[in-house]
Amino acid sequence: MTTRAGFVTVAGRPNAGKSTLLNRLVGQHLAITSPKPQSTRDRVVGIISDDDSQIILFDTPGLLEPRYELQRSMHGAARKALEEADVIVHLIDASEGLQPEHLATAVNGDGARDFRAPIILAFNKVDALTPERLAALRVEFPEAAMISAKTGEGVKFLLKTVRKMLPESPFLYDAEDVSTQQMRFFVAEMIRECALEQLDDEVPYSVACEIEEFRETGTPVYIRAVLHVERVSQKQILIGAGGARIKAIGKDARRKIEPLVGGPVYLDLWVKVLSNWRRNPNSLRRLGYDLPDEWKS
Ligand SMILES: Nc1nc2c(ncn2[C@@H]2O[C@H](COP(=O)(O)OP(=O)(O)OP(=O)(O)O)[C@@H](O)[C@H]2O)c(=O)[nH]1
Ligand SMILES: [Mg+2]
Repeated sequence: MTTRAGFVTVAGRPNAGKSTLLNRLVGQHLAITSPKPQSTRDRVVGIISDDDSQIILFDTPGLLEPRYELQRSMHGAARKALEEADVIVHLIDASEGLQPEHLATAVNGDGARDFRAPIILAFNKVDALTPERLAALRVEFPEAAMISAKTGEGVKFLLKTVRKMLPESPFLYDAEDVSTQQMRFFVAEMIRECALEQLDDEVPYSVACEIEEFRETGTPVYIRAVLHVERVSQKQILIGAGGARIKAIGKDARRKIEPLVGGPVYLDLWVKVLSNWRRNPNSLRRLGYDLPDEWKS
């Protein structure tokens, strides 16, 4: 039997619904989703296998003009995933009503080189459109997929289109694998997601999660994690009056981590200040964010 397998990168502006789409396709809550933009900071990998095809799906950080080191790292991660792709899904928030800009320009700026992979245009959030607006969009972009990552509408069709475009290849991973990334990564992301949900303004953007210890041998599984913030004032906000906020975040996070780990978890959660980590290459590296080559000194 001929099988197909390859790398599929979902890219687009912040908040387009890329992570929601990955979760929908994998059928599991793997990637952070949030109404707050720039929630994804690194490539997130999901694997979707059926009898004769395997998609290694890359969810990427939203594309924007980077202004500081963390955003450069995010931008670099998106660009790398686009360069490695066999198929690219350019996801657009249909309710924004924007003309889709050229993806290569969004990534590389003016005079940008193109990507080798074919690009599928997909408008997301069609559940939030009026029927008239959707009909107009279909006329304007007859080739584009119209989907809702939230309700699942159109997603199967998109998946079918993508599968047909994959190169002939044996499976690259076990058919049972859901991701190539380690449990530690997803645990840190779930904790960060809970922090994102419970914080406002600039604070969520200053939060990074580091897993210091992950001991799976006993029951419950022991996880010691640190939420890093950039300033003392943010640490106070994150801890909350009498520790109320950090307790609430820990409780929520444990609820999200236990299904991932497959059993009870003891989450030992700390808050520390790592001054201006978003602008410091060494801090970024320590937190697992890679800077693109041209920014490395
Ligand atoms: N109504 C509607 N909302 C959606 C849909 N897909 C995603 N959303 C919402 O849009 C917001 C952003 O979704 P994400 O999946 O986090 O978007 P993203 O593209 O990964 O965003 P970044 O990682 O920040 O670039 C969340 O509040 C989602 O619930 C959809 O199909 N319909
Ligand atoms: Mg995302």
